[in-house]
Amino acid sequence: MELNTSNTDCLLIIDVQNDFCSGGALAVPDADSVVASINQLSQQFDNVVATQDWHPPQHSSFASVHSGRSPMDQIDMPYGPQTLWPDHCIQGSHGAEFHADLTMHAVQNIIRKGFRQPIDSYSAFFENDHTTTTGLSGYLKERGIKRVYCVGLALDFCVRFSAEDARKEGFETVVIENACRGIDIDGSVDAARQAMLECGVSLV
Ligand code: VGL
Ligand code: ZN
Repeated sequence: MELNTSNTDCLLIIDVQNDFCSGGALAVPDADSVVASINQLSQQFDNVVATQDWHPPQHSSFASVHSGRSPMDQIDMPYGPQTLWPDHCIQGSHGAEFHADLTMHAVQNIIRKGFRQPIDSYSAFFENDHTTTTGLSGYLKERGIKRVYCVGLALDFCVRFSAEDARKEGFETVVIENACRGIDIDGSVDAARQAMLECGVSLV
């Protein structure tokens, strides 16, 4: 895909990590096929930032720490509903590393998220309490970024909430769908598309 980018555009590469790719603990269907598209896109941007899901062992989003619960169950956390996941992206593990074929040399900053034990973080901007910030908004604003292009994994979780928050933070926001893949629990990909459009995110 050829884009007409300017130096106020930033490509935001979300969670292209081994655990979300084939053979990973929380493998997203067909995830590996986004790598080539993203590598091609990152050559077209002056500004590239990546996120890295980065959980401590025993993170509260892991089904394994809630007795009697299974991955994909929903529970109520103090900050709202939370889907439970298999253990994934544990700090320092192979699963938390970026996909080996993802070109990282253009990436200027890596935002780690989900490192607080009691709270999950889907969005690159805010944790799931919608209050605790990762600092990304201020970083992009200080660098004069006006538009954010989101790509990566998973379309219906981290890409969705990152795109919605980018929009809420005042960035023009574009999701490049063919460089994303979703988990799709009970129609969550369609719901994500709908919610992003309602927030004013462009899907291309
Ligand atoms: C993600 C579930 C749990 C994602 C991260 O990157 O979409 N999904 N942690
Ligand atoms: Zn996670």
